[in-house]
Amino acid sequence: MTTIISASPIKSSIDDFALFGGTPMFAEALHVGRPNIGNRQTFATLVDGIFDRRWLTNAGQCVKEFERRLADLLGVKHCIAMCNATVGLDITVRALELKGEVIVPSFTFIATAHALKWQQITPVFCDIDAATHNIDPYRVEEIITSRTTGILGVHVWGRACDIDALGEIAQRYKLRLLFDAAHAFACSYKGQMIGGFGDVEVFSFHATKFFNTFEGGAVTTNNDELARKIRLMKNFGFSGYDQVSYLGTNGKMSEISAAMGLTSLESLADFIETNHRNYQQYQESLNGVPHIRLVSFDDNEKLNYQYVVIEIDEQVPVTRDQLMEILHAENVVARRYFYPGCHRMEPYRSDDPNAGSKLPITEELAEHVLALPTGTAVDAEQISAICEAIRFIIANGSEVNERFAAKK
Ligand code: T4K
Repeated sequence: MTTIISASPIKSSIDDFALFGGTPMFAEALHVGRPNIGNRQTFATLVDGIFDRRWLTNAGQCVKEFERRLADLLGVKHCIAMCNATVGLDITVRALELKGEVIVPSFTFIATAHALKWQQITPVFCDIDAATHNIDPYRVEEIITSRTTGILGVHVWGRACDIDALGEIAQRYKLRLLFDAAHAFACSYKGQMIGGFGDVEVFSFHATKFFNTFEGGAVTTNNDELARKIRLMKNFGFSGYDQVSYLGTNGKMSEISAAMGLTSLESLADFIETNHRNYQQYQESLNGVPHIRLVSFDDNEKLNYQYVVIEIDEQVPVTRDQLMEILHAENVVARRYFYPGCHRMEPYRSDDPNAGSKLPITEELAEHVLALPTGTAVDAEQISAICEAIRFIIANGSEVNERFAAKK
């Protein structure tokens, strides 16, 4: 007879969990990326203006205002709004004239690697730092070859890469340095807002980001020439009514997205405050739960706290995937970002089936991380229930594991 360690007022036995026959904790799904919605009246007024002006896209008033406000906020000379971050990365990679190989982490959303491959560039995957989850500058230097033209860092979870170290390496090897800042809107590095580092930085304002424009993104840079080029390239390369100067594409942000962006900007401080409060609650509630580490941040920096990520260590009998399965059955749609790592997805897996042997920390981490629901759609009571459930599952890890074995 095994002893059940009860830690939850909601779940007092393993049978109470939905996966094992109980009732789900939540009637509706709690998501990691539930969009934050700002003031609906502000948005409606902006949309009225768009209709009145009959100007729906192509550098309209809302887009111009949005770009100006972002540049001010980030303290950067140029901000170019985009239809999404992936196209922003595609255009940036072209504008920088990258070719051959570019060094990039595998522990990122697949779009980062695709932006390179889409341009016939080989993403050379670099391992990460176990503590920060960001690209490891020491490993970067080891994989530079004569074909390397750039380094593409990702500010994972909104924590800035080791920008100084990467900048020093880029300078020494005469490489371009760009950042996928999809997670890092409104975050800082050594007190300076992310947006002006490297040659270029690219933000995502996808619906699932804490600050959204439905779909959208922005490219920011202090380089005048590069900004001019990127601005033209996102509009097919047009430099006049009948004149095209570059191979371009359609990367434009629409007015409706910019209106959402201006609406989201009005609530930016509230969104961050909510994320921070949620993060602190997760921190307190998971404190002391063995085998679980909440990814932590440097509170001296500006942070958006949009991702609440736990790492589950090897010592616990219940695996990350089992924990996720139990939570999903409870209607807690926790996500294992960025499993299994870009190098294990196509076309990269076929390109280099053995890439994993060079990425031990990425491989390890991808098996142990879990992102939990946060944002304005999640309340304190729900977070408390999620944490209690996690505490219970971990405390009864061996029994939970046995139940999984019995289910097979
Ligand atoms: N670089 C990095 C490092 C990134 O993380 C991303 C995007 C990019 C580049 C590319 O940026 P964009 O080109 O997208 O601007 C989601 C997002 O789709 C993706 O934008 C994001 N990263 C990634 C981390 O997460 P999925 O495949 O997990 O999306 P999905 O549809 O499963 O949505 C996530 C959760 O959010 C679900 O549980 C459902 C919920 N959800 C989603 C949407 C769209 C809602 O509740 N409402 C919604 O409107 O990729």
